[in-house]
Amino acid sequence: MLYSVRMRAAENGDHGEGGRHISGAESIVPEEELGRTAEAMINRALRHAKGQADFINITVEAVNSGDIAMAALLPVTAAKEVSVEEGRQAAVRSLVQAGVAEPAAVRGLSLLVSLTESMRGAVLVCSETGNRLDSSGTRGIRVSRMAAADENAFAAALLRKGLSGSHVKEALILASKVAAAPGIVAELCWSDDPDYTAGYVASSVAGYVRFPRLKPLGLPLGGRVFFINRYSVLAELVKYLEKQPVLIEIPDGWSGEGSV
Ligand code: WAQ
Ligand code: MG
Repeated sequence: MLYSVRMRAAENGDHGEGGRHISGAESIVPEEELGRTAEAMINRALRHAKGQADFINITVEAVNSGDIAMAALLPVTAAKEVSVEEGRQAAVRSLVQAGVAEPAAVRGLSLLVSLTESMRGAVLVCSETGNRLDSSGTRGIRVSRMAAADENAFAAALLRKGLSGSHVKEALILASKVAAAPGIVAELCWSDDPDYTAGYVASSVAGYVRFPRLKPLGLPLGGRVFFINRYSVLAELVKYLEKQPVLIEIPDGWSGEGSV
């Protein structure tokens, strides 16, 4: 039996009661790894660069193996733009290459730039207009129930390409689930961790493109924008993102370029 394990942590109380989001994590593990997984998530919430969590919620839920879908790990490339300004311009170009209309890409980017508080989840916008489509307010849509199909093989494959660290690992798993979603055109993301400036644009067309700096060092503001096509059924998409258990497999010949 496999279990979905989810953690969310906040400072100054629960998220729903005004607490500030500190950290979240997702995994799908067998029973014998539940204790270790929960412990690692608690430690991470307690020692986070964004602050000291005083509220930590861990949810453990059995997953029926028949309900699990598989998706492929996205190929990784590294962009060369090193400044925040150039990086953001190049990120817009990547979004356009993935099929997002340029004005929508620019609006999506400015949504993230203008955040005054980090959200816990992602914003869904129309890939043609850039209009926001979800009604999750300042919470955002949280992608859940995803993990590497084989955690050790995944870590080893990344390491062979010079990729390591929890940020890139978790982002790749999330982005691979999202890119496989019905109706997703592309995703734009950068971290809300003050000491982590890298971000990415991901899509099934162009893979996962890493940018070394999409925000200034020290800024505790980040987020995610999912660009969705106008034919997608919002309720189905949100259900897939939040509820569908997905394990990410490494395709034969997977290509990764680590250095940013
Ligand atoms: N579902 C939807 N949105 C999420 C989720 C989720 N499960 N987790 C985080 N977010 C949103 C939320 O708004 C956060 O404030 C924001 O994303 C950033 O989350 O290649 O670490 O976990 O080196 O800080 C990208 C670059 C790292 C990795 C992203 O995001 C690389 C990162 P963080
Ligand atoms: Mg973070």
